[in-house]
Amino acid sequence: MSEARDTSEVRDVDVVVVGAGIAGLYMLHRLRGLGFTSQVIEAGEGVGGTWFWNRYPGARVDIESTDYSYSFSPELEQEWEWSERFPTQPELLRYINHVADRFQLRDGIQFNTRVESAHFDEATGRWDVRTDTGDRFSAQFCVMATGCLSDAKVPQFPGVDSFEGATYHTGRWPHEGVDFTGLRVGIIGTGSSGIQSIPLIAAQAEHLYVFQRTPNFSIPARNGQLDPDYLAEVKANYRERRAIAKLSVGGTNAVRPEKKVQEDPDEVRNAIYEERWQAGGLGAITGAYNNTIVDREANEIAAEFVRGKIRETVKDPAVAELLCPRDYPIGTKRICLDTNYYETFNRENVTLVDVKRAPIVEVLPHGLRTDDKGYELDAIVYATGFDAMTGALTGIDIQGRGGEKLAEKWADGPRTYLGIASVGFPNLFMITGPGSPSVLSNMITSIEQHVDWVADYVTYLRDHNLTHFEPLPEAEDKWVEHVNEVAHRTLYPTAASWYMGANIPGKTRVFMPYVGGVGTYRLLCDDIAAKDYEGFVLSGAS
Ligand code: FAD
Ligand code: N01
Repeated sequence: MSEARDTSEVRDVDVVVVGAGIAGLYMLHRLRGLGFTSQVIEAGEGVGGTWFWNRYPGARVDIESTDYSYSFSPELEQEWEWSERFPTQPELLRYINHVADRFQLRDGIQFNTRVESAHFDEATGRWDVRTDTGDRFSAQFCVMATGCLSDAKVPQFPGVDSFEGATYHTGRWPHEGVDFTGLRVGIIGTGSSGIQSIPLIAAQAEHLYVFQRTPNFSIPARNGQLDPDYLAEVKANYRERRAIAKLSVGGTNAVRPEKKVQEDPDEVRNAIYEERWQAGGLGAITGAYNNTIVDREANEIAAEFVRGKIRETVKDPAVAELLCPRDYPIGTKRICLDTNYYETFNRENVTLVDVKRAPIVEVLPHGLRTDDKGYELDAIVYATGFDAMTGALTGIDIQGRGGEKLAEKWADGPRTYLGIASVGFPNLFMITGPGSPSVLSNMITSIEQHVDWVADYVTYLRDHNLTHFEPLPEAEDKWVEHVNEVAHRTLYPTAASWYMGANIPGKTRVFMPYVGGVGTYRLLCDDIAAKDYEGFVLSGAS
């Protein structure tokens, strides 16, 4: 972090963009192309966001690379060669750095700088943005590209700071890597980050203790090198593929199932599940039929297939049983993709500890203690996730009209219109904010859709000699109600997931993303724009 300097200089720009991940970079590119002056501010020392921070062993994407990539530049699509079906974090970071260089974006970004506050000044009608380096910006528009999974959280166990060994969070991993050879390691958390890193840490550590509160459903990735012929075919058909992804439910080229789980007899269904299990991938089981996420009985059939696989793989029946998720329907927490996760529990040097039954009560200088036992550890890995969707936004002191604080407005759950804007906060955009498909989708598809929509919006305002926008309270109320209503048609809200805010003690439980699907949502946003931004109040010089 840079040293704070006291500067009275205020830099004027049309748009301040906070964050230089996939969203912030594309926003900068679009704004420059449209002739807006802008400044991107990034807390990290490099571009990449998620892929800059999450460098833990095994970190990979769970959407196929040919879908999880920018679509805005056909030249970029053609020149970039993905090596694997699910590339590693270093490859993803290389790709994002390539984009930053290719489109000459670096000089538009101020690194090592955290935005601490953004206040809407009603006298000037502009955002006053201040940073931890003492810099100040005055902007007509503010775009929060701060990420849905960027606010890493370590649970505040008693004694958490007393540990004398090394401590890591998967979302803040050291750039130089970590060597666990010869160490007794404890990992807390069995979400996607834990499940990806556990097999690799186990292969290195003297002993690995996995502290599991809730088991997760994990599907084999079956990752591998991409066949050059397949890649050539994808490249030849990129425009069609992108068009499909943009109007799909999840923002990818996955084929939509036509049947319900109950429509196939057991043996046919099991054969289909088996074939898909062997092929691997995020939607292998939940994407086989179309009612898995809305019908409890259908869901239980899919869940039981995965539990059967866990029992087949894990030799100790008691450990297998502990690894079988039972508290929530499959797919209502983000499915995990793994390589040898369940197999890892057959290793002599791995112990699964049930911290649901006996919770962690304190961290000690040389380990930790659960309700029934102490564990001596040399290193602790927190794979404990993020204050998802709202944490990065409410972590900034954002104040709108009348000094209203966003964090206070959202105390009982986030309220937005379209997941893009919020009443009381004029000229403030959120990329993939709560109330948009966001984390339920291939996020690059959703990021591009939001960025393009924002770019069109600010151009429209400029072209119509308008200066300000703000959602109407009734439009926001209706949208919040719609997001909630659609969510409750599914099984999603029945799980204590981070989608619900359930992983953060004290956070209000509201289902935050929009389950209506990427395509439906895009058409709705386009329609709103075509109707001169219906649901917004527009004002300005004219
Ligand atoms: P981010 O990449 O989170 O970038 C936000 C940036 O804003 C960060 O660099 C942060 O430092 C910066 N920032 C935040 N607050 C401030 C502040 N106050 N001041 C200055 N800078 C700030 N999505 C998928 O679709 N498929 C996947 O397979 C997938 N895998 C993932 C794996 C991991 C380990 C994680 C954590 C997430 C994954 N995601 C995945 C979601 C992923 O976050 C998105 O795909 C995407 O990278 C988000 O890009 P972004 O630019 O919106 O946000
Ligand atoms: O975080 P998580 P994550 N005591 O919140 C446990 C994306 N992602 O970083 O379930 C004990 O999912 C917590 O337990 P519980 C993806 O969208 C993708 O793994 O709350 N345990 C849980 O097991 C993903 O969903 C990839 O009971 C505690 C774990 O910590 C999202 O990022 C890879 C605890 C946290 O799991 C977040 O994933 C990585 C406590 N006090 C991430 N507090 C891909 O594969 C928390 N836990 C692409």
